[in-house]
Amino acid sequence: MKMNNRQFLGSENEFAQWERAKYVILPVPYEGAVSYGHGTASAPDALLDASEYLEFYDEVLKCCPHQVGIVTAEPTPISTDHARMHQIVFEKTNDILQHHKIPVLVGGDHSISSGAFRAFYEKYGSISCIQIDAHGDLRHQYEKSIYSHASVLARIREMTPHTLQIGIRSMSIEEAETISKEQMMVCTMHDYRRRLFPLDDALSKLPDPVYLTFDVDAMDWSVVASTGTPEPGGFYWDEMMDLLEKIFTCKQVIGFDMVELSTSANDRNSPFAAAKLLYKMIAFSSFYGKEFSGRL
Ligand SMILES: [Mn+2]
Repeated sequence: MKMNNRQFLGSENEFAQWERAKYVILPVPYEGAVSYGHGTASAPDALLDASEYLEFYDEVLKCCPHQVGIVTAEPTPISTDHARMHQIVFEKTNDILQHHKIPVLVGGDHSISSGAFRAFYEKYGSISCIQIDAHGDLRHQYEKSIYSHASVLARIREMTPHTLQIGIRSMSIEEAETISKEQMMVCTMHDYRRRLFPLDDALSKLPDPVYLTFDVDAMDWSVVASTGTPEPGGFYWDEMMDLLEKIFTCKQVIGFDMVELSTSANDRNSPFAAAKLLYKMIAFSSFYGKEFSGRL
């Protein structure tokens, strides 16, 4: 795989060396299936730019997570054909897994996650999915495409029945019926805030290993405003830190992605918050997930 000429955390990150890296960030600048807001194609570059201003040191974990080795691969090719794009993301994710490194995808719209998940599914056989998102993404198809961002969990559920959705605050009646009929584990934002959902139970029931797909529209607009399909009433920064720490502590997370960041000329905060979120996820993964590296 080719390295990107722009690296996560900037050119001063001396640990961004392919041979020793544990994590490979894979930019997927694809917005072929976005329906409302545009700008997700430029999001990986905006996130990489913003990441240059992050501190290497993590004052909560009291360590320098970048020392584990984080390299950024060159962006995937882009196809306007949705099925072809799914295949491209699958192949590139698979490449990283073949090198025994942990893929971290940066979108791009949410449709990329099913191609990534398929690579993990083919490697591990049985794998669960945690989706942090404002939306259910359970439509069989949307705007005539089965590879739409609004169908991504429907595609993933064709590979595993073990899914947990957190932060949902927008769904169609058909999606609600699917959730009920298939007895899916869904923690709506409403239930999360009021502690009406048994999250600890759900996490312990979910079999390891786990792929985590993170849609930035789960976040409140005070944290991430620029996103493809915004919904009010999301997670605050500290809430999300607690949730991510819980997930990475109690589950074996073997790969993850961050999708649906968008860009806007007036908003520097969203790419920076997304870059910091991604670094925190890598930090939690390497800090709490050490025992898992042997299985990759
Ligand atoms: Mn979403």
